[in-house]
Amino acid sequence: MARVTRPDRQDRTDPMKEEILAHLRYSLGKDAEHAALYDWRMALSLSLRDRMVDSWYQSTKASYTGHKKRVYYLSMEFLIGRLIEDVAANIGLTDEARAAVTELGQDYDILVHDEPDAALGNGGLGRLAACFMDSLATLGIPAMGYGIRYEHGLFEQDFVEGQQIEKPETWLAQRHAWEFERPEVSYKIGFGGHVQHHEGKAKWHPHETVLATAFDTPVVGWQGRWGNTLRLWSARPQKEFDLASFNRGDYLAASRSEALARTICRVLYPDDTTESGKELRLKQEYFFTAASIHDLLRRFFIDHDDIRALPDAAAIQLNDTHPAIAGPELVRILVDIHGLEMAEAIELARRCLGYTNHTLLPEALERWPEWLLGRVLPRHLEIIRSIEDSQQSHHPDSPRILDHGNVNMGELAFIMAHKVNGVSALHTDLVKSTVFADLHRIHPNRIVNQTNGITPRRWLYECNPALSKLITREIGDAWPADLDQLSRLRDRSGDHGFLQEFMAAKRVNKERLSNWVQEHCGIAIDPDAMFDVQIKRIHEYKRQLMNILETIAFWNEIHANPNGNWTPRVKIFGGKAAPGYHVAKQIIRLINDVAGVLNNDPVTKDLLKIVYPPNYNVTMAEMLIPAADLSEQISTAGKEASGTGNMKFALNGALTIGTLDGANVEIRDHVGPENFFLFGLTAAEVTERRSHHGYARAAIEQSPRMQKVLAQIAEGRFSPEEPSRYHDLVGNLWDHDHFLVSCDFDTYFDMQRRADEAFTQTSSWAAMALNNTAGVGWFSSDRTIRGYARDIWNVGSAIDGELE
Ligand code: 26Q
Repeated sequence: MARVTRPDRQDRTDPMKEEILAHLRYSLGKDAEHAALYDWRMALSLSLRDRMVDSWYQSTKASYTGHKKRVYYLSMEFLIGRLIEDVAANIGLTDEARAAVTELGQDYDILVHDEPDAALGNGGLGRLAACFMDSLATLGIPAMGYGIRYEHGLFEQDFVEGQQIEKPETWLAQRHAWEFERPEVSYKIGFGGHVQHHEGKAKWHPHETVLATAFDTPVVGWQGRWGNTLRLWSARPQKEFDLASFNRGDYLAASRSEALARTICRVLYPDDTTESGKELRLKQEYFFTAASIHDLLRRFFIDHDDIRALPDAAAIQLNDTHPAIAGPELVRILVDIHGLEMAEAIELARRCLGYTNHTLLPEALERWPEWLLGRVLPRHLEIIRSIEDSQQSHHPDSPRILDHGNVNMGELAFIMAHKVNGVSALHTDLVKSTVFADLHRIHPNRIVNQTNGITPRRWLYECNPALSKLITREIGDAWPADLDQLSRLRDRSGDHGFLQEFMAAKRVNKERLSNWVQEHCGIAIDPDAMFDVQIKRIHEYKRQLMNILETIAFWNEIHANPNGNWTPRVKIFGGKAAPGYHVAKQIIRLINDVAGVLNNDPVTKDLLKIVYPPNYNVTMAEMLIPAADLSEQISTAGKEASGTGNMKFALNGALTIGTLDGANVEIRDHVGPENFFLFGLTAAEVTERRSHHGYARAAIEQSPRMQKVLAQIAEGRFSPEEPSRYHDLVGNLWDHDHFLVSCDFDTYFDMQRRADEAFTQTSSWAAMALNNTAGVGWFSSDRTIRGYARDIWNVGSAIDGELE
């Protein structure tokens, strides 16, 4: 298969250097003397992009001519991050690129850091989509990712007096180096209007239309053997400007299509649960889903003429319910345009569709008011009614898609998919026994598990060169594409010399982070201290609150015995709160207030520090994770569907302190229970405990340690200028505590002290850390994608028959 070479340029002495200079001159219109940082970075990016293109074309051609079944991954979010290092690593050009840039008198690291972090996603779900794109290309599975080219990605976070403020993100303010605009790939997408019924046929007459235009980013896998496309849709007005309306004096009508086109791709919704009932969000969902369905059908009809063959050519995966309108949209096209009977259309669509569920939180299940969906998509609402009727006629006891005036998108996605999957073993069991229990009874073979994974290219090879080099020296260089090989490192857990080298790599990363923290946060931290990291969106169920309460309790403990034999700690937090999530914002403020007091306490400041750098994103994760000793995965059991950060930490040799939630359960099985700090109630115990009236108050009354911490916060110890600041937060813990911080607090504190003790035993800690790296090869997203390919998509690899 296609390799990344440029035979025509191989004979030249330093091709990369010349290519960069050529781009500087001909693509950016600058010479080396006048080039700014932006120009150099763009020239480097364009040179790397050139090196992907041949492999990408050949892959695209091979999937056309091979008539291979393709995967279409529909996701509202792709949390990509930066690409220079990622692309260079995947095509094996890291050293060459660095050398060329250096020879040209530029600082490679500065160039790399100039690239905006493409944050077209909120968190786990979006990053999973990006890891999946990397694995699909690495495995040579013909695939296309479909999403939205948001003008503004996730907001930038800043802290003002400890409080989060949001600033617009502007990744597209400069040209995006990696994409190709495809103005010829455009589809009309309609909204609103009415449906005309005539002789048993329906015709939708939309009131407004916009054009969806494609922007393609090549995604080339490991060693450039295969390339797929990430196709993001942007909206354009269908008519640039309606001169006729304008001349009539109807200025609003003249620019209506323009106004909708401008808003539709303007911004990513910054909520990772649901912004319920927002019309623009519904329009975004339909806009990109409809464009994607049109596009895949156009591709299908290039070499097919019978629509009934669609399931043999296309596997359409819905990343949560956000693109769930794909079901009705496909049925609409099959019935209204291709003349199929409703029943056959539903069945045909179902054979193409798969649905991945990412949450059990009831408030996060998407529901649209029926009147709103009917107003924006009148024909789709009729089709949803037909789907409902068809389901009810086969299964009169089936849960309803339409109920109490709402459209339940979870039920719709479930009923329209031939497979529904959860994202960890525990989560899938809970999907079967809770949210979709009734549908599972009716369709007992539909729900399957596909435990999440992460790409080892970005999350070890690229972000942790120190450890990667050591691993490659020990077990060779095949591991980035065959992560199970890491298990060979287990043999080394008794080798003192090797363990020292393993920890020396960790030390390099901790020093790098310490310097960065000094420079960016003005806080001195000691690389010998334990680096304890919790990075993720701020949510009550993820329990950052429990972490900061435990930090205060530990501080109290040191004060009670300042000369005790304490293990020094640096508590590192990172994460954003949804702008409208008041409690999450209070938690952020509390962490910053506590940091202000503790970091300046002369008694404890050499033993305990809190660091909370603003604007956590993919780039920051790439620096924090390799430097972590302890990974905080402390969600209330049964609430975190999987987690993927947990896998990244373990892969980079951090130990986990965590609950039996999401993929933690499987991580613990893989690394061994002796290498994992487990605490807390199980999911079943959580459910049981919630049935006891006053469980929180009872638990706090049993814990003098927690009482003291809550009293300190309530008395304004950390907010002396406003002592009542956290009354509601503390009051809620006593009276409600839906996420059981109170019930898990003491066991969490005790397990932290066990971790302290373990950390002082440097060689056994090193062995435990190594067993984490060696044990988590299974969590490669390559394994996850093989599972989807086999159990859901029924597709194979186009290279080497590796999957078979
Ligand atoms: C929906 C409607 C309106 C506005 C926003 C949303 C919305 C947006 C994003 C709802 C949910 C999300 C994101 C969810 C998410 O990231 N879930 C995480 O998915 C990961 C990948 O499977 C899991 O590892 C995490 O456990 C899960 O929380």
